[in-house]
Amino acid sequence: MIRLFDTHEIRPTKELEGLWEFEPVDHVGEIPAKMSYRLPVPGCWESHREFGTYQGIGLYRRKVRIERRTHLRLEFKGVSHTADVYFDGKKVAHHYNAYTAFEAVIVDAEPGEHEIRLYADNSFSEQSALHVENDYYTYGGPIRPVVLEEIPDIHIERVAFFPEFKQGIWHGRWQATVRNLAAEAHEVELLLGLDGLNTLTEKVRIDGESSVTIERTEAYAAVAVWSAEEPNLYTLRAQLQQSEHIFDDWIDRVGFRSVDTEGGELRVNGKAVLLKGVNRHEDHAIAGAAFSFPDLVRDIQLIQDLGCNSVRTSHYPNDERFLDLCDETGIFVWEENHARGLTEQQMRNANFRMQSETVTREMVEQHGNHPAIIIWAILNECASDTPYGRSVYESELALIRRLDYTRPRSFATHHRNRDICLDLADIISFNLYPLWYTDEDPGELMRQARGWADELGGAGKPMLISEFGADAYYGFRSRERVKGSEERQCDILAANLEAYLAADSPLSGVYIWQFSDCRVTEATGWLLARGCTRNSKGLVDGYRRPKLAYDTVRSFFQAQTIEEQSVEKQYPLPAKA
Ligand code: ADA
Repeated sequence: MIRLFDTHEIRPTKELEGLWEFEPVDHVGEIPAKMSYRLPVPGCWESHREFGTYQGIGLYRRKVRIERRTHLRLEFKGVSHTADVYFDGKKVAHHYNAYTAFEAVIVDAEPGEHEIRLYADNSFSEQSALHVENDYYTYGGPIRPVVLEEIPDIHIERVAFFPEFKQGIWHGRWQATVRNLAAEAHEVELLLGLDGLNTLTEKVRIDGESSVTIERTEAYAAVAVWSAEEPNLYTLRAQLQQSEHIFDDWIDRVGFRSVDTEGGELRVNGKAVLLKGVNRHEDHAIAGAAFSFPDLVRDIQLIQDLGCNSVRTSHYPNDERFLDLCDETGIFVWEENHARGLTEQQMRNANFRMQSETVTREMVEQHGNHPAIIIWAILNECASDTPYGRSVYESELALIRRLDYTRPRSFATHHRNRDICLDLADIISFNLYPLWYTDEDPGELMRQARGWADELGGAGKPMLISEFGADAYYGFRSRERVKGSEERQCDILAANLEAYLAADSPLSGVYIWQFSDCRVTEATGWLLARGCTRNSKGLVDGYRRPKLAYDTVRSFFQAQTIEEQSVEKQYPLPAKA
């Protein structure tokens, strides 16, 4: 499955799902004497018993057949973590970062059989500034779908839609990019429509071998608004036609909703929201980072069952199919670029700024139409306590603002009152672990954090606790409730939630660390604190088996008032019938 809807009805499109030949290789471009394996795509090689810890380059290969001379567009939704693509022996794409899509356009492919070679590299090196040894795992391979399209000379490259509510009526600002692969200029008609609502038509002239972006704003008199309670979606249909003949199309889904931080509140459609969320890694004990659609559906159903109304995509842009599920279920999304805990030295890696700004741009341009995304964020726990770090936060937050002025921006910091970038954010977010990493009282720490925010440039801005939690090894039960037991995780989460969700809390929301246990890099310095080479702060384990704390959290998130949230110290309240 590519998306939860057909992305094209006119443009021939097919997903290249299946078993591809596979062989580990020593360098990109190498053609091994034999391809000894066949691995599933999408997939990660760690799911194969021989490659569970393989860090290096893997070659995937398959043939495709086309019946007529045409231009081809190959789209890779996510290859971990560096991809090099060859088509009939010619290099057609290179991409760094596992978590954003990239394409290869092949002009004038002849009818017949063609070879695709994909080299995926998940090794760490000075070349990789974002995928580094870390408290999550960098899997290897095409972890998300691969798509093959047949495109005409003139085709739609992308369409962005920004909903705006102004002068008492909904408007949509369109940005549509059309590309011309032919040498000569052409004039076509571009139709931009939302099913059931008006369609606007534009005559577009495109010079040879170039592209053009059309910007238009259209008013929409009567729309069904997107909200958590009623996540109404509209099918966006862009089409190209010449002499009444429609020859290309591009389909997405959008929603009419507004997000702002007026009066220090996080508001959706003008109404204050309290985010009750979880942090979620794309990590599964069996599937690794290559989630099947049923895997994604199970996660969103568990997140809903917990009573969450939000998910933070810690710490990278997520799979579009998961974001589609959030759009359909009304789960708010904090989506962030790819970074976790990078020091100033790591942020001074020669490739860092280019790689980090690229993934930031790709995140906003590729995922901007998802109404569920209400916050863009960057650089989790990076060097926002240093002047150099500030220069990076400043440029990346400004880049997001240029690409999309409709959503508030944030970043999660653990620098407390040493952070020097809070003035740059629209929403202040702290990662704090009282009762796990420190013995601080959650309520006192929360009020202290509000003070830091007010003093350091966050006055009048909404504040979130973007991470808090505790490790619990699945199945480890302890009458003494020692650290690492499921019981202690219940106690720590309950104490935090009682403070953060109290009626007098200054917070606009919380994100529990974390939804599910996740694999970490073995060589990480803190390995001794990561038993089983896992971060075990999940409410469910890697197989999605709920721990005791699952019901503790559920009793808080499902409850409407603090009175209902009192939790028996011994065991969580029985799950509501
Ligand atoms: C940090 C980090 C998370 C995770 C967490 C932990 O806040 O943002 O990715 O590593 O700590 O479990 O300690």
